[in-house]
Amino acid sequence: MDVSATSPTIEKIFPDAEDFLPLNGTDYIELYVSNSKQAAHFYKTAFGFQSLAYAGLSTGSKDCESYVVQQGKIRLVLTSPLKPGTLIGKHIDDHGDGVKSVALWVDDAEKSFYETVKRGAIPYIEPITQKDEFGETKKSGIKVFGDTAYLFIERKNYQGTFLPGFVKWESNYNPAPLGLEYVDHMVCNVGWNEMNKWVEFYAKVMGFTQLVSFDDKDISTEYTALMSKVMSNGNGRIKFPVNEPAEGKKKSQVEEYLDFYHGPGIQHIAVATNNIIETVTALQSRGVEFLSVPASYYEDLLDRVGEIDEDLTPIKELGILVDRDDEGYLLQIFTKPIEPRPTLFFEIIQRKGAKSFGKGNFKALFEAIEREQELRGTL
Ligand code: TYF
Ligand code: FE
Repeated sequence: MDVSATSPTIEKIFPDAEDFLPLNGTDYIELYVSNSKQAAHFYKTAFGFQSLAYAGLSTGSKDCESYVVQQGKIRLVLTSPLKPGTLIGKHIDDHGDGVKSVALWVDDAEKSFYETVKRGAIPYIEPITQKDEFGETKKSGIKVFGDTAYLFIERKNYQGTFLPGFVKWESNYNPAPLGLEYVDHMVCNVGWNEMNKWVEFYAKVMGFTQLVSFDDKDISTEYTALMSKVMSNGNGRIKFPVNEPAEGKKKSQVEEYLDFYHGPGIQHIAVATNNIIETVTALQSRGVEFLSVPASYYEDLLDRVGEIDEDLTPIKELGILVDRDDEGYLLQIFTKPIEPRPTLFFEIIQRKGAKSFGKGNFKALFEAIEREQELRGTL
């Protein structure tokens, strides 16, 4: 397969080809964190996630504790170790709080495992069936970049709150949700000269195709550069841009991430809203910090992107970025890193027809990131 081709769907390249890894969407994202109880409180308070499920000492889990929070279709599993010497503890020591697994919702966890392993994936979890009084689920997983894993979750007609092993988490602290609906894309940062290896992995092992590619000419400022290719599954529900650092005058954000994360990993989780002004206003009032762009970004904005439905005043006040492609436009904004290390951050995105990733904002965005790097003395 020519992985360098810009091809929207597998069907268009191979009209008769079977998608050997059909994916229904993102099932959940599991983060290994040093204090799951406090992290859950943070995601509820700051981001508007709702309490969903719990597993820990009281449910018979002796090694680790997990809180599951949900907003729209987005589920985060926040897991901490309950004793020293665990792989979870090692992950936190190596990487800080970060994404361990991206769980993909499939109809057949066994087939997903064997089809990908057959094509070269390294096994992480052999297919396993889990049961409780609410039904049965199946899970499997493969290793990907760094210490990250992709899981395949098959739910059949499971009627429980989350997964077997978890109980419903009833909390009397329930801050309102803030309009976050689904995971739009998840970006991984890989090492120097590793982008094409991972692009090939997505193509060969997972049957993904390449949507777009940016090189250091697109994504560079006076100081830093990076290269990026966006990989998508057949139905477009799963999109994984892959970044690698490129040589610039100073240390690029991807390089900084690799240093602090101690290797490749998930750089940002982009979550979609259908009212970015309301969502970001609320997130800011709940204490979420965003990158800001200079006022000059807005001076010629409408010349660059044309008319938009939104009122420009709140867009400007909130620091929301706008970009247009052939199919429409998009609005996006990026949080500052959400942990001590400058590693994982969130993107809030609203798509109004556009299927792209905000190429027109790269320069302003990367300059904003550099100002932050400058402030922390890591540029
Ligand atoms: O996902 C994207 O491609 C956009 C832009 O380090 C972007 O959100 C690309 C690279 C990066 C930060 C944001
Ligand atoms: Fe993004």
